[in-house]
Amino acid sequence: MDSEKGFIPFKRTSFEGEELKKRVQEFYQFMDQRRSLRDFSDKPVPKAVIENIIMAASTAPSGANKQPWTFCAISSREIKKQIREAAEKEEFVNYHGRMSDSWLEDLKKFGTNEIKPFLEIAPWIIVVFKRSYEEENNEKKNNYYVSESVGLASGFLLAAIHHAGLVALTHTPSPMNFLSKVLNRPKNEKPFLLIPVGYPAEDALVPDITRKSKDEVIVFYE
Ligand code: IYR
Repeated sequence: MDSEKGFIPFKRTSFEGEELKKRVQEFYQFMDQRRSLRDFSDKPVPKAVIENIIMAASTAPSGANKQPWTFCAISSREIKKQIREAAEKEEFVNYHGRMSDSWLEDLKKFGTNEIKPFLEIAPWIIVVFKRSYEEENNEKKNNYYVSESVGLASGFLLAAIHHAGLVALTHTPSPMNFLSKVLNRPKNEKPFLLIPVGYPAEDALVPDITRKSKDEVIVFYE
C-alpha cells in the first residue's frame, strides 16, 4: 500500500504450515493451564513485574483507541485491609439475601463465601477502572465501547499474569463503588474488576471443573 499521511507500514513476523499449527496448539495448551485462584502466597512480587504486566494489558484494542482504562496497583497493607473490610461487608449482604437461591447453588462448587482473606494475603491487588468519558478544557468527551474495551484489556492482563507464572482472581465484590472512595478516583472512572495477583499458596486448591468442548463453543460456516 502506498504510504498515506498518518499511517505507517505494518511489519510483523507471520507463520505457516506445521510451525503455525504447532504455535497455535502450544498457545492453547498454555492458556488452558490458567486457573482462577483463591489461595495466594504472601510472597512478594516486584513492582516492575506488575508494571510490565499492566503495560501488556494496555496494548489491548479499544474504541477509537481511547484506551479508556486506569489500572490501580495496590501493595499497601493498609489499603488492602480497607478494601477487604469494605468488600466483606458487601459480600455478607450478597451471601445473606442479595443473591438468589439458584445463584448460591451455582456457586457451591467454588466453595466461596463472604470471607475474602486473599484481599490481604496477595501481594498486589489490581483494580481496573473504566473511564466513561474524558474531561478536556471543561468539556466532557465520551469514550466508545468502554466495557468492551476494558474487558479486552482485562483479558490481556490475565494472560500477561499467566505468562509470568503468577496467578489471579477476577473478583467483583458487588457493588464496587467503595473502591472509588478508598482509592480516591475521579468521577469519570468506575470500578470494573478487582484482581488480586501473586504466587499460588503451596497448598492451593482449585475446583474440579471443566471447560466446554470445541463442539460447544465453535460454530463453523464453511
Ligand atoms: N462476588 C461473590 C460471589 C461470586 C459470584 C460469581 I458469578 C462467582 O463466579 C464467584 C463468586 C464472591 O466473590 O464471593
